[in-house]
Parts: sequence; structure tokens; C-alpha cells
Amino acid sequence: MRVLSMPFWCVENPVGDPFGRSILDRLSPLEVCDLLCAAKREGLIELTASHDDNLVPWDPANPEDDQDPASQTSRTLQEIRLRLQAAGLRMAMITCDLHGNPVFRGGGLANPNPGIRLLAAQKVLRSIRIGHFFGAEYLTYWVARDGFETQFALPWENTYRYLLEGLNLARRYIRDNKLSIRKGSIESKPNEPRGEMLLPTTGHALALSDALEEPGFWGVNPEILQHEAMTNLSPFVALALAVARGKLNFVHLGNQKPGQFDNDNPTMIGMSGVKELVGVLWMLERMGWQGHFEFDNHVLRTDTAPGADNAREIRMDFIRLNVENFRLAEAKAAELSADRELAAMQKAIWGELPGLADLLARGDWRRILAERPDYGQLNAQAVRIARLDTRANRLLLGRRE
Ligand code: GLO
Ligand code: MG
Repeated sequence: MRVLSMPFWCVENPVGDPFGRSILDRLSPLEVCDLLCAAKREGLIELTASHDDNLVPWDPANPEDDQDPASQTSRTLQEIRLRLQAAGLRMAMITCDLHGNPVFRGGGLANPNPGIRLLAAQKVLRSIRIGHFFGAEYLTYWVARDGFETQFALPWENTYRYLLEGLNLARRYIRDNKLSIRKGSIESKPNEPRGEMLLPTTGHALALSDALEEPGFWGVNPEILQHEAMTNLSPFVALALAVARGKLNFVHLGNQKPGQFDNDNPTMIGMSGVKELVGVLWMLERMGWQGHFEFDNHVLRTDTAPGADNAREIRMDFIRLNVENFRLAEAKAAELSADRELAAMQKAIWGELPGLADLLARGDWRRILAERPDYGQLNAQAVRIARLDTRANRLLLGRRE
């Protein structure tokens, strides 16, 4: 069974939307922490994650308040750490919120204005220290407001350099101070909150990661099924390429109608997504990827209601439903993997020519040129994909014969 993470921000989210305010009562960071600890005690999750701002407020005039043990920031962080430790819940990932504060409305690490880039850098370094305080392993950079609405608003000759500088700085700070973070993670998104964002897809994020000072430190955390699907791209491509590059850190998980705004529906909640998620789990298992899934979605706004009891119960229910849906998909993926008939159909399509496969893998062009595979026989075989998918559908819908 996969290790699961539920972040602070998903549970905290009171779920407003651009057309209506939030309905759910707000909870303090300590109250959110208590719900997450309860979820750990119920055996639902093993890990959590947070933005700096979900834990403690940021004061730009005092960006090192976390270093002063007498500050309110330090006291709150201490208290959260004590509660997490008592529950055995690990903070696996820290991320810097560069989207909420209005000063970052034109961007964070890649903001054209050096004054704002400096504020963003200081906030990222403080987030890294907070992550270290909790023993976090991952630092996530989500592209957030690093983007544009109009093409003439950005200094394009410098824009990606700014982004590289900001991320290199984060890595250098971690290394020089021997902090707990062992992997940087880049999360792409095509749009929202900006009209266009600088890293719209996992492919863009992977390409950028190779241009950083220490490419091996940086990987990605695609958001499945949301971010890639917003522009009708496939989660399979994003994840398989990231695994093939050895750069899939973890997966962000929720549900989405392809082509729409960022739905952030809970896992498998919505009109589509069941077959995709089962497929994703099946594929990652085949690829031998061992990492964890982190929910990144929120309560459906319809499912909220005001009041202090609702504020806790609805959020706990939200955690339970995410986990239940994930486990359903996971069990189904295991069933598909174990199905002999499906495996035989795959084998028939993929072909059994180990000699030729080895030849290609060795890449010896002389021997490759010398081979004469039986074109007529290869071309005479129908590629029976619809039959194979029907077998998968039978398994998905519970018909075994
Ligand atoms: C929003 C993103 C966001 C990030 C988070 C972590 O669309 O998914 O939730 O995952 O800020 O960096
Ligand atoms: Mg995300």
C-alpha cells in the first residue's frame, strides 16, 4: 500500500471560489494540525506537508523571526512539532507560499522587480529553515504567480535566468547549512492564478531542472489528474517521463474534468477520473516507482456548512473520503496487474521477440541494419487494443468472467 500525505493547506482551505465566499469556518494552524494528527492516529495518512504561511504568518520586516527562540513564530512551530511528534506524523515537504501575499501578485522568484525577488528569496530561505525544523525531505517550488497575462510585461531575456537563480539559491542554502531537505521538487501548472505560467507542464519543469546547478537534486511532483489535464495533456505522459528521468519525487493527487479550470476535486470525485487513476497506479507499479502520493485538493464547496462542529467533521470526512477513494483505486490497480488474461493480451500486442529487443537495446547499428524482420507477418497482425481495454473495463466494473 502506498504511503499517503495530506497537507495542511488542503485541510485548512475554507473553500471560497471567485463567485462566492467561503462557507466553512476557518481553523487555526494548531486546529488543522490536530485534525491531521487524528487522521494519522486513524491510520489514514503517514505524512503531511505545508506552506510556511499555513503554519506561521510572515512579517517582511522581520524575515528571521524563526531564528529567535522567544518569538511567537518559534513558539507556534515548537507546539506544532510537539503535536506532530506525539502522533508520529512526519512533515515530509515544505513549500514557500509565493501566491497569497499581495506583494507577489506579479511573481515570486521570477518577479521582474529585484526588490520583490529579494523578498521572495528571503521568504523561501525562511521556509527552508522551517522545513528543516520539522525534518522535511522535500522543498517544493510551485510556479504560482511566476507568469504573465500580456507578452510585453516580462523581460524575457532575463525571466528564466531569474527562476534559475532563485532555485539555485535555495539549493546552495540547503547545502551550505546542511539542512534536512534532500530533494527539490518543481510543480508545473499551465495557468491559474496567472493567465499563463512559466512552467506549464511537467516537461517544462523537467527541462528547467536540468539547467540548474545541481540537476540531480531537482525533480518534479506532477499534479494528477489536475494540472496536466487543464490543457488536455495526459497524466501518463507526465508521470512516465518523470520516472524515466529518475525525477518523480512524489505525486499531487486530486480529480479534474479535463480542459477546465483547476477543479481540485477530491480523489475520484467527479464525472471522470476513475479509469485514469487506476491506470496511473497500475503504470507506476509496473515502472517500479516506490514514492508517495500527496493529496492536493479541497472539500467540494457544496459539501461545506458553517459552524464549529462542521468545520472539524467536514474536514475529517474529506480526509477519509480521499483515502477511501485512493485505496479503492489502488486495490483495483493491483487486480489489473494480477490478471492473467490482461497480461496475455498485452503480451500478444507487445510481441515476443527477445532477440530483436536485445539487439535494439544494444544499439549496434551494423547488426540492426543486417536484420530482416518478417514485415508481412508483423503487418498482418491486428493490434487488438479495444479487446484489451474491454478486459480492463470488465475488471474495473467487477465482471470477472
Ligand atoms: C495549486 C497547487 C498548489 C501547490 C502547493 C504546493 O494549484 O497545486 O496547491 O501544490 O502550493 O507547492
Ligand atoms: Mg499541487
